[in-house]
Amino acid sequence: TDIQGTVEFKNVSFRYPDGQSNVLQNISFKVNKGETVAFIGSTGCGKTSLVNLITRFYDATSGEVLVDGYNVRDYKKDELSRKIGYVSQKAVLFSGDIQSNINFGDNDADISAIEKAISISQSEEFVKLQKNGLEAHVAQGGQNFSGGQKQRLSIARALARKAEIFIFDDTFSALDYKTDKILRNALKTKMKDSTCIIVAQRIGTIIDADQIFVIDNGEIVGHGTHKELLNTCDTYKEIAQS
Ligand code: DUT
Ligand code: MG
Repeated sequence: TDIQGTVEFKNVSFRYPDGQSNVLQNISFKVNKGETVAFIGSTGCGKTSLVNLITRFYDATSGEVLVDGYNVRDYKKDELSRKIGYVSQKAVLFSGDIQSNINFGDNDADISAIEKAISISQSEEFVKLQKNGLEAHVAQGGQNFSGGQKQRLSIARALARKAEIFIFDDTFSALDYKTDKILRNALKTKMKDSTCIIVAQRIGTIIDADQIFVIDNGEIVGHGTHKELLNTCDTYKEIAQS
């Protein structure tokens, strides 16, 4: 149905449990099924805090966060996490092998889904170079992989899920420009019908997004397409020129 793959914030404010003041203030927006939506803004403005309310790492202090039309508080934990493919800002790998890292948690992807995820995430080349391929050893924290390789394996982990909503928190800035571009093209094909929420630092990463939200100091200060924002939002213009 049309409600599947939607995300909506209704007047959401958020303060960390141990925090002094709100880090998000009156945030309202709607992401439609299949859209690619981006959040951009300077460091510390609240982007990670915002996406962490969708996954329920934290709960909104006030207002409502809806996924598929239902308040995220009304889902069972695994019910919500099954809907969402999430790539955190800092790639997390666990000791084990590549396959178990991709099939982490409640994920039970079969080998063909894993191989597909490896391919789309542009991990194939360096995984093939490993002596044991998918069974190659991953050290604690993924220390035997580069930052960009770790980031791509975390993308593969998210892609191996049958999620309707994908969240990429600053996932692409750890990649070089060329890999970023190839990867985003591969994702576009794979994600045709999925909702995609991207936190970004570079304008290039989000130029084609259906909607872009500019965040400044916990508030939405601009909303539109790239073209529209260049004409309407000074903060966005500054980011574009930097
Ligand atoms: N903050 C906390 N506690 C936390 C995490 C963050 O108080 O556990 C504060 C720091 C900052 C604000 O919340 O003042 C927003 O942080 P967030 O991590 O959401 O910012 P960002 O936009 O994701 O920054 P970056 O681009 O550096 O990732
Ligand atoms: Mg962040």
